Amino acid sequence: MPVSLRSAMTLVTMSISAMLSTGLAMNPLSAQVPKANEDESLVSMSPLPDPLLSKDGTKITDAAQWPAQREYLANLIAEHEYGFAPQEKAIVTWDLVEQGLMNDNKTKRQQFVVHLKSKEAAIDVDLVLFLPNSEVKSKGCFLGLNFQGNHTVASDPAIRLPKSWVANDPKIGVTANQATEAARGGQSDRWPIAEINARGYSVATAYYGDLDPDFDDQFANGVHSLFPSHKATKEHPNRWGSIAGWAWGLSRLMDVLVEQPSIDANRVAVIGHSRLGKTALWAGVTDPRFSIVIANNSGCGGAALERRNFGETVFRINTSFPHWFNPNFKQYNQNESAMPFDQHTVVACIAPRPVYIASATKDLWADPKGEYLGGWYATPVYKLLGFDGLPSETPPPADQSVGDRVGYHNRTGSHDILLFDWQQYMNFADRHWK
Ligand code: GTR
Repeated sequence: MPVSLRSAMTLVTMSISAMLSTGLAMNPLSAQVPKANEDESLVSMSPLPDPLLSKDGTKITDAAQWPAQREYLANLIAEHEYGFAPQEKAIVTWDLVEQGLMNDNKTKRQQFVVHLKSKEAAIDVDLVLFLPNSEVKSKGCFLGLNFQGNHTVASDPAIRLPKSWVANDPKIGVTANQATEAARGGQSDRWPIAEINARGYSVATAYYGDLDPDFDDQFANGVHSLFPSHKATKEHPNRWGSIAGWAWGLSRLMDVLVEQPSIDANRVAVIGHSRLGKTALWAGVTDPRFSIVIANNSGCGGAALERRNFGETVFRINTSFPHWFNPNFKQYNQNESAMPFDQHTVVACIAPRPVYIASATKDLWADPKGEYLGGWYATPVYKLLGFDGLPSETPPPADQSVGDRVGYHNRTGSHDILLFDWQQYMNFADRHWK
């Protein structure tokens, strides 16, 4: 970290209310953390590693060198940040357990139970697919995980409740880590299914806790339970954390989608908000079958450059959520300039496929400018491959969508994913899937 910034970030003891507002109360070790910087004038970023610099220090100048370079970078990122998923494959099978029409008769609903099985264990994941009722094959499909259960994305009474662990939240009727009817439809603002279907697209979603419950259990449950000998430990600090687990799960859901006659396997976008935006980016890097990648308000560990130290930092995220990344990532706490890459490298690893990054003006915790720059500094890779990325180093005004192969907007408002965001994503998909 640059000296000027470090000195500006004096160690403070956080008040309980400040800890709660940042989620840090989850970990008592985090009583002493540097104050979060949300002042642009205090940002002084150390130089970013160049994604076009190969392992031997030479700069790649030919598009033909990109696949090998991409592999090198993706391995570097897995090693130091998200962790490697196991090489061993899971057996993936599925049952279509329910289908019908939604109330408005415009959407066809299909519900699947996806079975993931290894030599050691088996888990089930509920997947719901919303298809336009009018089309034989939808124009493309958006696949994304949801935060509270499939039943929260629409008020439709037929949507199944998850059976897996849900974080307690009395506001949504969860007091015993089990989903209840109270949350049905509660996240529908984030999933404008009717509007998406009206534009000819389908939506597929699953509850992220079905894949890996979002708490620190030393990588024992969820998808990690399928491969107990591939656990991240002190001896194996490069193995998968929860984000890598959720991303791996998205690939398994993709395995199911490509078998559906209603889905065009070449037109599936992976999408996610916040921690699930970080997940969508990593799923996009690790699985080239996702033809478009969309990271909404993905922030730290997502599209935002860590070296800016703006809003949430590596230290804070590793303290609040020690299970999201692999143990190796902890060495970059307050030491971001030692990272052999930054988040623009993660974005670049999606090239040449289209990627869209979005921010919200009030979401300083996720660092809108840092998210934009994550796309901007990936742009030279797109250029090498013959495509345009983002147009300039300066982010656009609020609510304006810019960019070609790398898209970006900064929606007026707070940390969320709303109809405006989806409209930009569908415009982007219209352009790239034309
Ligand atoms: C916050 C976390 C962010 C973001 C967000 C979310 O508490 O600091 O990195 O992931 O949660 O996922 O809602």
